Amino acid sequence: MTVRIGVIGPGGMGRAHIDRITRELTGGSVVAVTDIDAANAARVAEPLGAKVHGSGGELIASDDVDAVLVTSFGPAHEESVLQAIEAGKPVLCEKPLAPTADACLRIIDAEVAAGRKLVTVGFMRRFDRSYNEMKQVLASGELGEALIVHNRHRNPTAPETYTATMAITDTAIHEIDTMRWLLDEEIVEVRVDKPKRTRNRFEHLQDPVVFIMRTESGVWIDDEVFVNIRYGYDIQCELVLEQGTVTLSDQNRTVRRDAQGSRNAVTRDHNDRFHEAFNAELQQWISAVARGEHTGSSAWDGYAAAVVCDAGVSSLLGDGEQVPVSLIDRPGLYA
Ligand code: ISE
Repeated sequence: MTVRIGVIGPGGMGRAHIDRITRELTGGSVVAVTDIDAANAARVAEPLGAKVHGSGGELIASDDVDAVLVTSFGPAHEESVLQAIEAGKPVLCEKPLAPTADACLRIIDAEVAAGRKLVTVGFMRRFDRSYNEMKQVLASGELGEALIVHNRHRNPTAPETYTATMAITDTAIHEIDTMRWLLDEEIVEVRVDKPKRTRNRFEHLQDPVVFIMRTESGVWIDDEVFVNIRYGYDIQCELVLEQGTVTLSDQNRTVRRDAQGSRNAVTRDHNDRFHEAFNAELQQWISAVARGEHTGSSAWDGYAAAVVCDAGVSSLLGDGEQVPVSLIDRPGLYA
């Protein structure tokens, strides 16, 4: 069975997903597209022979669409995801599931009422080989328990529309989910520190920011988010255990050694750095949809990350105080 996919909001991320579905993955075909920019929808749809719909609701309701890929702007996700649940269609929604925990809760309520998991959230780092090796070392117990995790999330530049809040809801959300997944426990408090700002920032932007988080068992996590570092897209992570450390492999690139020294290229953006992880994530989703199953991160993961983001935003907009994080009881559907 070929899974017939409708894409809502094919901006940069959506087009990258369409490319991989069309050229690299198996079992899926993009048959429908919609975008608030109708000309963009037409441009994207034309080479695919896909149908252009006037709205997300119309695309989701179409009998030709088996499953929905939501890659629109974060605040638009909730409406599309709720419509997909209502139509009983599996939906892969890019992160954030929605920008606030309240919005994510409305999605959880709808899914619980529908009685089955239809929503997968695009937390692609769970598919990265290097993070998976780190998780295996932790699970093996060979180096003892996790104590500290140091993260760095660096982007070359951010557009002028990027706000300090997005440093949390759009950027740090990757580490928030990855830490929950890696450590297999919830984050219970967050604080946001504001270091000296780069002179390469826009006036409105506090850049960099540093998140300090703590988990239920007391693991201490830091996350430097610096979105105008100029030199490249650089994701680093060091897990400190009782008897050793595990560090994320550096960019998955070959190392060149010559008269200038020893170095590897730094990736340019998230598609470059996480290409394989995105492929694995999308392939797993398509294959699961074809089997009528749900795999991967759920609406619960989207909600749990959003609660931590809400706490981070409150610390950021306040005085950098420590903000507690508390989740609702986990519905049985997500046990
Ligand atoms: C973007 O939306 C991403 O998901 C990237 O991975 C992240 O590095 C960037 O800061 C976000 O804006």
